[in-house]
Amino acid sequence: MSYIDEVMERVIAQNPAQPEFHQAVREVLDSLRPVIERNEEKYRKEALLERMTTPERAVIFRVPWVDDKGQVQVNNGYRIQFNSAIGPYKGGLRLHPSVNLSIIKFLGFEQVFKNSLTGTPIGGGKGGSDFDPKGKSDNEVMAFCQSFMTELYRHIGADVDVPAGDIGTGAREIGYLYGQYKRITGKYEGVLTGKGLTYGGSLARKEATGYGLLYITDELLKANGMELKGKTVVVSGAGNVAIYAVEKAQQLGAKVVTVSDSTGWIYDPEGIDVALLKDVKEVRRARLTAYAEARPSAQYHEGRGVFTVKCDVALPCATQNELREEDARALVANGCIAVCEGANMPTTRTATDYLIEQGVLFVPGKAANAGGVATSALEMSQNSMRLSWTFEEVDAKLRDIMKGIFASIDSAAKEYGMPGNYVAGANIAGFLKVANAMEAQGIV
Ligand code: NDP
Ligand code: 2IT
Repeated sequence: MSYIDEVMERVIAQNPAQPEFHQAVREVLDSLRPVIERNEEKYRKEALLERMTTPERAVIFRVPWVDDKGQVQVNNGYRIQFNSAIGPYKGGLRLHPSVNLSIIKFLGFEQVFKNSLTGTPIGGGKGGSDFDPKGKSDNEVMAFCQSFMTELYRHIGADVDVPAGDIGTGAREIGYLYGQYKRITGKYEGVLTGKGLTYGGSLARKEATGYGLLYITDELLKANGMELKGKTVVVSGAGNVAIYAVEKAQQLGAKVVTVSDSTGWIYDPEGIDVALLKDVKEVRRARLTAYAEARPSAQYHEGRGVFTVKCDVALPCATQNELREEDARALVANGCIAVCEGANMPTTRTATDYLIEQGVLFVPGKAANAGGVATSALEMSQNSMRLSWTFEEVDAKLRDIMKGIFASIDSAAKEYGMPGNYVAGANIAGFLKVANAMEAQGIV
């Protein structure tokens, strides 16, 4: 059996009932075949892939808190410190009722390669909880965040592990988490990113994932002789990534006609009104029905459906496995030319394979959404220097980083004989840097 197949079997046997983690590992290992085959005996002897697929540390903890009625609630807390070969662990905290060990491990594993691709010195980690901030009062969110940090603080630090936002964790949650860390440790340090601008946050971090997604989409189209201007774009999600993806797509001259949330989706043939979307989602924390009520051109539909709308470019920006085989078929039938993943692993494996087979340009999340974590690394640099850069400086660095990522995944795909296969290119380029650092540091 090949070394890769042996490792995949081991991952499944040792991590039962973790389908998302298996999915993420399988996709990376499948892409690495040409790299591993060149050095199979060496990597097998070093157990490099066994080490890479095993987190350095996984912390699971109880998070008790008291709700507004005086009832004690208990959630599960997680922090997976996956790989620190190239820098301190770095990655978001997801707060969503679906959170479990499999989901946090898949996200932590992906983060290792994503962070490597950014070219900044950060290792990979992820955390979160099955706590659902939706429908909770600010007081309840604060109670949860304080309890979560009361356990987490002992495992993190500005040079150890630096968490950030993800689904359900935005500026409000980061603020409460930061306040509690500072209170317990007495340290004012860059231990979290995505902080508010008055207490160490970076300009352009809020916008970075969505903007970065559009910068790389623009590079992708240019490299293939096209441009974003005039294109029709569908976006799924209506959160942090989706909102700023819509904003930048429009700034670059595209028309975005959809957004979605967990209950329904909007088709707005006039183009999404981003100011209204921000008001509905960032200020009022309301459903998309509120968008449709305020906008005569918008149609609201219950359930899923974004990918059935005719488009040139599709940007899935909500959650894992939201773009399925039937969606991929609809996109191809409607003439879609490019899919770039704003979310982490939003496209199922069969859908990804189908899109690539059909010649749709496809950039995987670990490259396409890396602008968020890259700008988090810029926030860490500013905190360490005790300086703040302007919006324009950070945005220019973000744009350069996204250009660099596209160049490196494009050239890795070419070097290994798969030109245009950016899934392979991203996995290979991300892997090589981490593998090299792990080998240099010995058996740890
Ligand atoms: P938000 O919580 O801000 O927004 C998430 C959006 O997706 C919401 O519109 C939400 O709808 C929808 N959504 C979430 N879960 C589901 C679900 N199970 N089914 C249907 N819709 C769902 O999160 P972000 O925008 O920050 O994150 C979106 C994706 O991008 C995630 O995959 C995340 O890991 C990834 N990402 C985020 C980065 C960041 O900087 N924030 C960086 C890189 C990747 P509703 O409001 O109804 O729940
Ligand atoms: O998936 C991701 O890259 C994020 N949620 C952002 C992580 C970060 O540390 O900014």
